[in-house]
Amino acid sequence: MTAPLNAPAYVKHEGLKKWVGEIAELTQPDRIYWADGSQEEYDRLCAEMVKAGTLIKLNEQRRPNSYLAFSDPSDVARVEDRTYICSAKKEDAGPTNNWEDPATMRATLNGLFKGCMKGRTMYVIPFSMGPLGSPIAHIGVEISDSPYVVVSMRTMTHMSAKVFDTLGANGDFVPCVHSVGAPLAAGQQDAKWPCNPTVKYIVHYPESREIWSYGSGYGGNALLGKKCFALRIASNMAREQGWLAEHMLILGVESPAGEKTYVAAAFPSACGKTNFAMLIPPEPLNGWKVTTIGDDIAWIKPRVGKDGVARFYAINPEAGFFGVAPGTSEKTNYNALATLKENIIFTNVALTDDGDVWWEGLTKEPPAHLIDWQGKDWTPADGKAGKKAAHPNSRFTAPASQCPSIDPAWEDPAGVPIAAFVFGGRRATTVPLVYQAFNWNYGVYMAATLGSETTAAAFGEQGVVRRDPFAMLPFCGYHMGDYFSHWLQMGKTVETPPKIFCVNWFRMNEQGEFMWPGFGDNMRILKWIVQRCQGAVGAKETTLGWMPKFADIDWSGLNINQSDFEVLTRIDVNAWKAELAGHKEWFDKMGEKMPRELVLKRELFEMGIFRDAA
Ligand code: O2Y
Ligand code: MN
Repeated sequence: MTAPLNAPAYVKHEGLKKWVGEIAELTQPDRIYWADGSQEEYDRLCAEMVKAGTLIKLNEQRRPNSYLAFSDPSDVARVEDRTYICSAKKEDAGPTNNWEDPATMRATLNGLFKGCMKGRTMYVIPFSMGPLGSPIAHIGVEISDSPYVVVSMRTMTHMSAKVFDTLGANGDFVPCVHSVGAPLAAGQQDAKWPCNPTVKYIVHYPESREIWSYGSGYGGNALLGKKCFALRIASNMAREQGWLAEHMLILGVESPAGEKTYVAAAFPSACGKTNFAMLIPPEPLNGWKVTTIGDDIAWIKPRVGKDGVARFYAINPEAGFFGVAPGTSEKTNYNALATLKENIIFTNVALTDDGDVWWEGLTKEPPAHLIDWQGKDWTPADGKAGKKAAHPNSRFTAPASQCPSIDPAWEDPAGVPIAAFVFGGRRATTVPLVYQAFNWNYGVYMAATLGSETTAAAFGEQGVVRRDPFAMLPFCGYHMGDYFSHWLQMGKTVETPPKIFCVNWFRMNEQGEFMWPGFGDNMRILKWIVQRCQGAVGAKETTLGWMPKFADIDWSGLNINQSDFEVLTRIDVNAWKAELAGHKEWFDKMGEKMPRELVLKRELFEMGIFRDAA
């Protein structure tokens, strides 16, 4: 027998109720619960999860209203090889996505979802990506059998019963269906972290804008507002509707004169994206201030502002940070650590003897004893033997509102005007510290060829360049070639499109040492970028684009001399010949859909490099 629908009277959307009823009939939960996003509900679900062993309540004095979860060891990260874009035509998913015929995938998922919520509660989670009612925001409803997902969605999205008022009787929403894929037989004891250790599917149907996720309870696999909706489905919506859904942080830069400039920036993983979003300028530049709008995703729509000028306006569609814990410390990211004082759900970090949390890099010396992310005793001797106390992908789920650098306009429904886009990868050689594209299309070329070198920890091999165009490789919900065309097109929708910059904080010298201090000192480059947008600072023309001269950067308090700077910004023509050959290989992979404009740009670029070499 199917559980009663239990829809609250304030839910007026018959289509939504019908859909919830259909999913209940398929998945056969014991009960249906409509979440309202209240504090009372959050506290109650957390208390239930503490009882079930899913959450550990942390010491209330040290970390008020905070919890720690240890996931199943099979469920610790996004599963890219199990992530599908099931467009009607294979060529619309493109060479960078997994594809399956939608009818075949629906048959597979129907089989898996049949009865998959038996013994569990089915939660209906109403959420808005972006401030409710913002013209840039969009609504989703996630059905999930995981209370961990409910409480995490409350932090990560604008989740509230008010969403149903905004939806009314027939508003649009993105339907998201999630199950941990672990039905319970009568009387069966539940796992602390229920999931399906062997079968996982993260599936997107771009035409019908549906998301179906099975088998994982972790992060981007399960909190479907984030990568699945805000990037893979939203990138399809954005293409159709003329806007941009991007894997970008958004920050504000305030000059000593109080002038505010907003910048959106894309970095592949392991490039310090969260640190950049929450940057604290070094003391000699302390008249400058950086504020945070978002740390991961930007939704950007063209609009004529109050000043009568058409610009790109951006919102952070999320309400929280799902940040990587290891490496985060007061030294590397003071603002992130300050955000974590209370109301946090940690996942897969270590537990201290006094009921707090620890991870590698939090303090110089580890505590004498910990419970590691697998629930086992851990001592510094284990650390010396290479055993991590926290999983390398361990996370915190934190309300963005708690971040000391949060921008006063972070929830402004109108969004903030974007003056510059910044793209950065991790490159030991070849790519200079900073350069500015000559124009929009050239900037699109730079972003389309963005690459990052693998770190040993992530891939087992170091120094191999992986192309990660716009840092969107795992997140673009359609053909990358069409995505490049969309970006070229979007540059024509505003009078003066944002200026586009490339940065590389990771250039190394011949001794294999980083040449750039990074962290707060990135403010020096950000200052140049902002001043370029205002036409307030100089640059020199190079084959790659506009680059600062030594005197154009504020060096106060930093010991970098002109010759260091020249090495940091050198264009090595032989390295660029190889780089451009790599671009060709990458473009060839895109096939027919690769925009001609970018193919020609590459050829022109190559001519310039060969001319420099001559
Ligand atoms: O492993 C996960 O599920 C999270 S991945 C993630 C989380 C927050 C922000 N960005 C990412 C990412 O992979 O880009
Ligand atoms: Mn991300």
